[in-house]
Amino acid sequence: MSKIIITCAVTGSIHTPSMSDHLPVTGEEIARHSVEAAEAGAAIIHLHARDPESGRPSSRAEDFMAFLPVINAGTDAVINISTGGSALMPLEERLAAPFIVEPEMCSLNMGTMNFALYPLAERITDWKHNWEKPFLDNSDDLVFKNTPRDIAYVLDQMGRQRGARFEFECYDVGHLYMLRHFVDRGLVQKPLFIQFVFGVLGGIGADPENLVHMKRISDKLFGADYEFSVLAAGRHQIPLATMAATMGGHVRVGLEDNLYIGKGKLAQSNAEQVAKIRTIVEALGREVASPAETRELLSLKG
Ligand code: KMH
Ligand code: ZN
Repeated sequence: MSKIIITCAVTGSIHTPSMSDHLPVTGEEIARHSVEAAEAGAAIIHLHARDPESGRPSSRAEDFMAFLPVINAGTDAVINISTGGSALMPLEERLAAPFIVEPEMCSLNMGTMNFALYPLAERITDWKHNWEKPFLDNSDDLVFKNTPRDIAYVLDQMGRQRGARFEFECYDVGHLYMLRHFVDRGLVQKPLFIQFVFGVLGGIGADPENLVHMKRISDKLFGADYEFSVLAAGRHQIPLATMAATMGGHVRVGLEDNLYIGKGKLAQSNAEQVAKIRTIVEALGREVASPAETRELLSLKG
């Protein structure tokens, strides 16, 4: 088995500041959490930006530039910028910063889907920020739009023209077939780095059988040309990541996907989740990949 790549998704666009005082929002906080996560063992840092005042998801390049130089100065971890942004943003807005920043890696969401937030938001008890409740109510009607045309556009703009490699976010089995379609069209470079996403309402559920099935179908569609990683929303994060580690996969943790470190206990930092999964995967006999080893395994531009 290859060494295991830990990705840390530091803040995302779903959780809101009133859900946890530890969610990084300002440039300084996102940078500090990212460097600490890398020191704890994360080789890839998956990043969204936020408006530093409101905590809302931001697509402004200046909000990314408030943390990217600091992260680059503090670690050689691979920078992975989201092209998913927020499901509320149109594609042009989601791509505004990635076009300017030209990251080594970016996410690419492999299908249009419902994106209801209940699994992630289940523990909200108050509504301190008045933008949150309408946002969550709207999640009953939220469509995360990633049509084949959108996907082809991101592959061309970020991949062919800017040299980025992708974290292919697959929220269901159908997304694997969509990825295979783009392989067949010759628009995707190998090796593929596929992120299986479990537990978003609208995508596949966080059941162990589903991970086995996603892996089995990926083996059939991509043979030896892919690496898989697992992220699961909320309380499923560590159990499914642990299962991925036993199956030869890679893992993703971070406050984007789960605010907790244990039942009823908020994580104090992203690094705390990285340290937890690192302890588990090393106890399982897997070695953690460095950023250099990750670049080699995934053929990144460096
Ligand atoms: N928020 C996750 C469920 C992206 O940034 O492109 C998936 C994600 C999407 O990370
Ligand atoms: Zn993300």
